[in-house]
Amino acid sequence: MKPFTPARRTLLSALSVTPLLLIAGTRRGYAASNAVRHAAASTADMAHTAADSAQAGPSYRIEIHNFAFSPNPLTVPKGARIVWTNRDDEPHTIVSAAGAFQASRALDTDDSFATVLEQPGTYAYFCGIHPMMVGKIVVR
Ligand SMILES: [Cu+2]
Repeated sequence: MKPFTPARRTLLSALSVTPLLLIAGTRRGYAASNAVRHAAASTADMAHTAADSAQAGPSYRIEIHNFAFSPNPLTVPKGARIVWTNRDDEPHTIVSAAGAFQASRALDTDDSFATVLEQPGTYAYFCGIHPMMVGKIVVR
């Protein structure tokens, strides 16, 4: 058994259908009703909206609240899909410090951005609008 299995189970159990529906609705507003109708398949569907077109593994959420990323740092298995959601009233962006993935557009309130991290390593990122906002993802 891999050492991260218990943590992954905990994180997955923390995922509820509701935020996935919210993400589907906000990311694909023009097709919101369609997204809701296909909610059961939203995880696979949303993989296609990630900057990375690779096969998505489990999804992990990072919330932006009060100008901070949480959880931070976040440890995930390789191939994990990372979904950031902005819960602030201010716009934020997600920028990889090393250019490991394409930067997000400005995220308005409740907007999300996703990317897939395939290679083990440490991924530092920050908000391009507020560079003091920094985060780290460890991919194992
Ligand atoms: Cu910001």
